[in-house]
Amino acid sequence: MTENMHENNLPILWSFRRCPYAMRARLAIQSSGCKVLLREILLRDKPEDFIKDSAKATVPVLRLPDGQVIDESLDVMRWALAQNDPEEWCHILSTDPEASQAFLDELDGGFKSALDRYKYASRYVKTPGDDGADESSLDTALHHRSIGVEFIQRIDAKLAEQPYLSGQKQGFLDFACLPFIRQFRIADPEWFDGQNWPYLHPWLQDFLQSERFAAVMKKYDPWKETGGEGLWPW
Ligand SMILES: N[C@@H](CCC(=O)N[C@@H](CS)C(=O)NCC(=O)O)C(=O)O
Repeated sequence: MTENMHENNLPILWSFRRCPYAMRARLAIQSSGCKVLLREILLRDKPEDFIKDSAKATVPVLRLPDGQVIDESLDVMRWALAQNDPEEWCHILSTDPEASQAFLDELDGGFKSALDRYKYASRYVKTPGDDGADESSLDTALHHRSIGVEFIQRIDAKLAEQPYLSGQKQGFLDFACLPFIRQFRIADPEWFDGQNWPYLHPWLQDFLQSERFAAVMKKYDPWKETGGEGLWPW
């Protein structure tokens, strides 16, 4: 079998480096040891082939060699870990399925929606009164930030009881959530780092400084420009 024939049998992962949903999919694929062909896209210039694979046109999208398409990031994680789960990420999903699902629902629901609204308005928090920002923009940002903070405080409290959200080891709940907590921090790092979350800060920083994170954040040129797709992880 030639190398090309071999690669044609691999799933294709449409991805965007900075998207937290795509990050968690790449984290799970990397942990599983599965290989995919990574196609980096730009959200402002989506390739037709990407939209053909999934009309939703959100990243990540995984197209399997049999044509099946998985276009929800949590499902991509579950698919990869169903192939192989050497770090036992899914342990928490089977030992505590209801609480796990409730956490993931809130993460992708209320927390993500507050994060988007806070992120958008956060420039007004940092420079109130500038750029024509009015009081209501500031109020909006602070309101949505406070919703996010409630969720984060509960994570901090959980991490006071056990080293990771998934238990004694990092697992599905940690990696599903860390890319979003990173984004929440980026909206105003100075403010975030000044908060009294003694368990959350080291949990996030360990992740941000890990080789695992560096590996999933490697930069690729957009597939649309180069036509190049590479074995990933290499
Ligand atoms: N529920 C989806 C959401 C994915 C999503 O919304 N991704 C964003 C990027 S972070 C996206 O592709 N947005 C489409 C766009 O901006 O055009 C999932 O979990 O995969």
